[in-house]
Amino acid sequence: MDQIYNSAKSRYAAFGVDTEAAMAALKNVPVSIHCWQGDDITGLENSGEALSGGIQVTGNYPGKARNFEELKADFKKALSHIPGCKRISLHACYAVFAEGEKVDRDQLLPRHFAPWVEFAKENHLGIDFNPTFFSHPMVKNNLTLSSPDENVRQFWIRHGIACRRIAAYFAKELGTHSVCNVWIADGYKDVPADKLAPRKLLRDSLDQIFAEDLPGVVDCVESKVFGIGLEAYTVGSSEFYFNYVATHTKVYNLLDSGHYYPTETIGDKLSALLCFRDKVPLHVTRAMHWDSDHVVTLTDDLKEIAQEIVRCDALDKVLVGLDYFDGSINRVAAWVIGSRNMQKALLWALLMPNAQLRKMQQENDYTGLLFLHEEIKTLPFSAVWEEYCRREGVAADESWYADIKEYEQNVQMKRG
Ligand code: RNT
Ligand code: ZN
Repeated sequence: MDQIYNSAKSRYAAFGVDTEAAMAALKNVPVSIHCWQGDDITGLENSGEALSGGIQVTGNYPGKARNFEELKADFKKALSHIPGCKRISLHACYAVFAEGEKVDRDQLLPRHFAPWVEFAKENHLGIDFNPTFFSHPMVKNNLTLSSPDENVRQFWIRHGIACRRIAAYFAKELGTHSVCNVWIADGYKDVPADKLAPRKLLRDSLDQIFAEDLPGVVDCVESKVFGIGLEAYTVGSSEFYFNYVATHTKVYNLLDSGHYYPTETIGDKLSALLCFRDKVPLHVTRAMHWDSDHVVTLTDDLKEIAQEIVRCDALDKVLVGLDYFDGSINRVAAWVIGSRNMQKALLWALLMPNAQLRKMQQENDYTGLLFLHEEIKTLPFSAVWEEYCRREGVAADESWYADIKEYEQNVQMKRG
């Protein structure tokens, strides 16, 4: 094994790449893993509400987590096969209520998330947070923060405010920031007559939500092109939020890799945002034809995102979070595959001879640039990846899958 790694190490060294430095850097890059892959965004409210908001989880693979205990157990199993520094991303619909107690989303308090804080402490995780503006009876006519019904709008403003306070509680308890991300599905199925009024209402709602100064909270807003059933108009469009964050500099623009036009890549947007902001939060997903949220695979798109993070020297500025959900395969395996792929892409990017490539660009050596970009594609990446996993104490090869299959057999399939 050592021999394989050592030979890879010298191959990379010939290109001026230090594999030890790459692994040391990767070890400290947190990846926030979304809790909702574990149960198809069902949440713990037991409200009986179907998933709404223009997003869809398809598939009926058996064994999905049905409660907090099962979700935690599955998540821990996934974590045991993921190298590197990890965080967990929660949604507000994952509040854990004590026996007999249940409050509506506008009344949520930090204590409803205390069991998650305990879990995070046990597993050395930071927590990121997402208010849940969907799958709820107060979503009226597909509108929340942009609703002309003041009763509806105020309910969701209260929810946003409550969630920011919960994020502040996570930050305080865990001693690390908490990303608090506002994504709303508000929109119209067919062409509306007035596109301005909903956006003005949304701007006002956000101003109310973000009014309170809360240390440790990284507030962000997430745009989208369209949702299923909301094809004609999305209130929270990219232009809307780009302008919102430009004029509200405490709020950040979260880029979801499934939320742009098909030829747009978020990798290309990172340097543009980093010119102006000290943080760029991400939702990494894989869109297939539309925002289908397939499990993240090691695609060129993913590599481009990682490459830009590294090349912009932004490993501590881009806050990497995952956001995908597939109900047609083993959900624990889905967590592991997507998270390992994110880590692989980051390592891939860290193993590029970026200084040399930059120099070639500056010297207008475009032939050299193309040559080198292609040459490095076949360097012995897997040897470094395996060495990294070994050092992190997780399976270096495909053997983790057997453990998941065993877990599926012994735990998940027994859930009925
Ligand atoms: C939906 C957004 C949003 C959700 C999660 C569950 O298109 O990407 O971030 O996926 O909040
Ligand atoms: Zn997202």
